[in-house]
Amino acid sequence: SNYLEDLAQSVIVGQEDRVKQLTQQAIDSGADPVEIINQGLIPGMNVVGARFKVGQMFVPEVLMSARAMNGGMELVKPLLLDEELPTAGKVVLGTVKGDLHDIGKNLVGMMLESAGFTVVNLGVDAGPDKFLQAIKEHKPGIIGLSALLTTTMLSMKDTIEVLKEEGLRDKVKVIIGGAPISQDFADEIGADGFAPDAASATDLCKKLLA
Ligand code: B1M
Repeated sequence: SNYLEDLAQSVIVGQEDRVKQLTQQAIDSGADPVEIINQGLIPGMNVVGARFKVGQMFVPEVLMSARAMNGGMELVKPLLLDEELPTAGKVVLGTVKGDLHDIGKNLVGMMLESAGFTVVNLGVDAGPDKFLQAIKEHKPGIIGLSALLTTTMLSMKDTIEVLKEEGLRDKVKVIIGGAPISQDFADEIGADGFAPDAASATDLCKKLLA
């Protein structure tokens, strides 16, 4: 129906207040919470991801859209049964050891959540041990490593080596990203994938867990 299009459109333009208002109205009039998410909020965010990828939207706008989407999600979530919560899979995300840049990594996290993934965010300066511990605790399908410095990229290799030593390498997919990262580097260190931007990271995770 029409409210779903309004909802998607409000996510696209990043109007958090409007998204909350439309979501609340939909809830009050008895709309299905799953429908609100799957046919309103997520389609809106999908458009944002696609536009960001081709350079038609920029980081600040994407952050506003993600915030708007989350505003709607917060209203709908309490109404969902656990099994209804969209779970595309679980991703443990962190910026690698020695690296404090987290804007891009957080954007990747928000996009993943918007696409229905459960995200465990380890924050910045996350060394191999931290990833190892998180894999044991959360059993994610994927770990995502972000690095913005040429000097910290090598920590990605270290993390993969530690996974091998612990016999966990075949239990989890490893994806990497960040400004200095390339597909060549991913191949070189034996990562399962590389994504140049947040929308591509979501596509990559969907592909790896399909
Ligand atoms: Co820093 N910094 N910084 N910095 N900083 C860069 C990265 C730099 C390129 C600037 C420059 O010199 N031109 C340079 C790195 C040079 C190099 O190694 N090649 C640099 C440097 C040198 C440094 C310091 C060493 C400076 C100093 O102190 N002398 C220092 C290091 C601190 C540390 O980490 N130990 C430092 C510090 C900082 C601040 C703290 C001031 C701040 C970070 C704040 C924060 O993140 N909370 C900062 C910032 C903001 C930048 C720039 C300006 C912007 C980075 C950013 O957020 N971009 C950056 C220059 C630039 O890039 N123009 C720079 C926006 C973000 C959305 O993009 O992170 O690329 P990005 O993420 C993208 C993709 O890369 C991808 O998706 C995102 C969205 O599309 N992506 C992934 C990212 N992670 C991914 C993971 C994936 C998949 C995709 O899968 C898991």
